[in-house]
Amino acid sequence: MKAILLTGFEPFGGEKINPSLEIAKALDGKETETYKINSRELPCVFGEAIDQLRLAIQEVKPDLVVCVGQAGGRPDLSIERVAINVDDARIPDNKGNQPIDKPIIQEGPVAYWSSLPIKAIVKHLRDAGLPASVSQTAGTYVCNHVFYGLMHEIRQSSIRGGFIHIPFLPEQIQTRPHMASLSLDDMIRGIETAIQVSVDYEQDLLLEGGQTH
Ligand code: PCA
Repeated sequence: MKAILLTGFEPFGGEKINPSLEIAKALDGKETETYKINSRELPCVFGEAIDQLRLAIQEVKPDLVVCVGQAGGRPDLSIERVAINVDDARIPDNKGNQPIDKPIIQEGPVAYWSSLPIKAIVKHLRDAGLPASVSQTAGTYVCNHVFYGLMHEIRQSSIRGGFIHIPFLPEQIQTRPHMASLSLDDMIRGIETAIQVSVDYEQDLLLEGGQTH
């Protein structure tokens, strides 16, 4: 039985809801034959978000950590490949911090790879009828910050982890209908699938070029 830490973020950027938090709440406590999920909410605040993630890792002692965040405007479930060592905020966070071109960890490496089976996840999400792709950047805001902090924290452990960005919910695009959205049910199904695949595949799949972009 694998212990899974699943995180979602509080709303930010003027939104009233953050789908990542709704998913985390919906899946908190879920247990199957192979895993059990413990969910936590993270603040959309540089620094504090990593501090709380670190505490959650100490409490839950997970085998696997899946952090989820909203990427409004993206059309699909984006499985992030890489976290980079920079904060460069387009808008202030929920406490008014707006770091520009600052390293997340002073002496840290430029980047960390996700240790989730990103291509296997995309394949299974698509097989389940959900839109998904591998993403080559998690941005430079609080999500990338948490993703980098996570991978730095677990770098010398057997814990695996990664980050998934999700689109807006339908209710978030009522005044901007040109933007993509996905229903909460589909997002929940997607994150459950991603967790199951991560538990099942210790090694990623080698897929033909272009299949997951
Ligand atoms: N998305 C933001 C931070 C919190 C969230 O849900 C991001 O993509 O950085």
